[in-house]
Amino acid sequence: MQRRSSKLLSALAGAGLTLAAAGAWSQSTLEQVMKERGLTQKDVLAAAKTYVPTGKRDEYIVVSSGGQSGQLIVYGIPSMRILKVVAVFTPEPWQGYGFDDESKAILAQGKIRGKEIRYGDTHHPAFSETNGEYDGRYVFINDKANPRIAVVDLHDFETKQIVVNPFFKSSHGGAFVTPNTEYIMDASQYASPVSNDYVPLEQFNEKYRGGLTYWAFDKEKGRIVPERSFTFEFGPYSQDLSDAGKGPSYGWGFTNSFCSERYVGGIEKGRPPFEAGCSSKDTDFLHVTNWKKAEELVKAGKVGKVNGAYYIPMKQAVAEGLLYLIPEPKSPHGVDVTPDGSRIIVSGKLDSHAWVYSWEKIQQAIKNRKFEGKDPYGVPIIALEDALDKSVNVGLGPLHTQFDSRKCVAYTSIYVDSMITKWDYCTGKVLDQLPIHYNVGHLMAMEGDTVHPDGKYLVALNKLSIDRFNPIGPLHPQNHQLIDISGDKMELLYDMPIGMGEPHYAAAIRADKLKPAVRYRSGWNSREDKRSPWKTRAGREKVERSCDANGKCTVHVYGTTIRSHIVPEIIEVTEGDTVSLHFTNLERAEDETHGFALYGQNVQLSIEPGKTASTTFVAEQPGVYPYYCTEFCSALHLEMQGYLLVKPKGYKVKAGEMVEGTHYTEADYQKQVKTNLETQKVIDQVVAFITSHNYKDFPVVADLVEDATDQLGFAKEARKKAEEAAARGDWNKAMLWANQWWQYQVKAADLGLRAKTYLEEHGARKIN
Ligand code: K7E
Ligand code: CUA
Repeated sequence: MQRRSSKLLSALAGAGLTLAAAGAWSQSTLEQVMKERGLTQKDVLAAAKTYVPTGKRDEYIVVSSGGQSGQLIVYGIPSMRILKVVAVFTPEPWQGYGFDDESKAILAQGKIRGKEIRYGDTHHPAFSETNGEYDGRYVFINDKANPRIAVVDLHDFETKQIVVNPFFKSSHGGAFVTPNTEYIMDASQYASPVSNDYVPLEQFNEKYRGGLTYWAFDKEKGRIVPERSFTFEFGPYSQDLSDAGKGPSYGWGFTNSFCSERYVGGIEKGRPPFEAGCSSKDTDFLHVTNWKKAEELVKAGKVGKVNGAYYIPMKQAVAEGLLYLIPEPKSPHGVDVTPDGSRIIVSGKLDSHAWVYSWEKIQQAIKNRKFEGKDPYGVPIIALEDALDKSVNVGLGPLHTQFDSRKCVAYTSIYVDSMITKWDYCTGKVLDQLPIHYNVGHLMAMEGDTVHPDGKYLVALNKLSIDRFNPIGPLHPQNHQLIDISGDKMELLYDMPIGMGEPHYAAAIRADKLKPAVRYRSGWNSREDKRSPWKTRAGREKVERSCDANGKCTVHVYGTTIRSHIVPEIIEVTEGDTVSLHFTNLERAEDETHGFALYGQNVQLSIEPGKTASTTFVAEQPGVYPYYCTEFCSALHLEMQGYLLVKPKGYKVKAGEMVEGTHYTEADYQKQVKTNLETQKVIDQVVAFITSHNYKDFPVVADLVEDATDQLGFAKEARKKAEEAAARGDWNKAMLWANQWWQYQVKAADLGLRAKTYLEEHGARKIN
């Protein structure tokens, strides 16, 4: 141990000062590199537009659907560097998601009829909005397979809530938010009985239903409020996507649909398949709903409850003027409201047109009660010519539309023709077309769903990548293609493979709108956003065992983690005990997360600075169970370990004390003390540097100094213990405590040096 001592530290001390000497620049010229790698001018320009040098940040942050992975992918633009995969519907061990008690409770909210669901098919993420602009506070995402919506808080990028739709058996038309996040829209896809009962398909038309839920959201609490949410009953059509009105169409929502044929399939019975039966009619229905008025009815107590939640039957919706239908192109996909809220764009997958509806015309038709008829459920249908502004030939298989910062400019993904079409929805002119690779689904512009899109970049979320990347077997990565849309012509910049589920939608927010935390308040249950009852402070660690009348015993361990030890390091329980481990990370320094993995118990926690995480299991089998920290948190991270000892029932403790494997002498002890005193001199120099500068003006540094001060406090305590043992002549204990004293010094020095480097790099002023 001593061998590594003062040298390591002086090396550390020097590091801050010699940074500038690093990085001898490669001798090759740009021309040489281009030639060697076969790069064109265009390639190099694209590289220059996307490259973000080390230490620099991206301009936009994207949250992307993770498809069947059930997660949310976070990456930067223009670099396309993945920053995190946020665990949402699927257990994810790095974040401890589905492994700690706190997040298990979130996943348990998503049970379907009592069954735990361990994945999701995520499709459409949506940022929370204020006045139609992203406010950087929350993200919502739907699970198509199991009709659920999750809430992710951007304060820490953690999933806080999962709600299950009380009526649907699938959901596709979510998550789309109203302009002040009053509600999150969530439409069903596959028509089903509203109850959980068996209903034969022969009763499809009468008993199967579609629907649209407006989930109420409490922005202050950051939670969906099921008690205030309401659902529209829809006909048994396959509702597709939704979008909320804004500006003049504020208060209304739009949900398209397909299979208004109400076909039920049965290919194995010799019937034509779904794909034939669901695309035989020339048009399907766009559903237009008035949520503002529906909200008033709910508040006035005029809406009844089904399955414990507000449910607006079609009959009531029609009578109150809350629901209208408009024909839309054959088998449409996607519906997008223009930023100014004046138009609604729908595309037909089997058609080559984008259909532009005029909100003004729709309103007129509703006002004049001018309908061409009713659907089989009595819902009024506004004639196409009374709603349509124009239709524009954009290419075969148009799907989704996004908007530019320039007025009237839109981009539509063209699935069959594998391209993006840029067009003008005011004049109906096609402006540009760009091939993509391959078969684009959604596309996404910067702040594209807001009332003021930023333009600049577009991402094509492609369904196939085929030959774009190195082959890695039959299952291919996904391809997100970054496109520069700042000029008149679209330019392809970058292909990003993602080896996760199929991407559907994504959303990009200006990075400077996000203000995520770097630590939690001490002892925090991050999933519930409140102080954990298991919060433990340094020196207050304890183990409590209690047994009930039947002899069932529970052990609660109130533990802590800090570089580089877990307290307690030895936990003894008895076979059959329920063991509940609670660890609070005492660190305040940025990026000092500790993990906790335990042999054979399916336990892996992520304990970020300030967080308290728990895990509960039954110690079924006697034995020895090592545990350790899973984040390489410090030089002595590998020593951050411990033992859970599960004693057999009725085991009698044999006499004897734990014996160290080493024997130290007075000389060993004195040598260590000498090292420690030298180390202290280095620390004093660093401290002198920091305190002679305006370090308090840098919150990051102030935090580091606070942590370092803590470590030096611990060092002082260890020194006291060493000196006491030395006074007793217990050189073994004296040596070990002297060593611990040095460990605390090293951690303090490490923090101090980081603070010093930060001050140097950020132009701190000398103040005395
Ligand atoms: Cu894949 Cu929006 Cu679910 Cu289109 S959806 S592609
Ligand atoms: Cu804590 Cu490694």
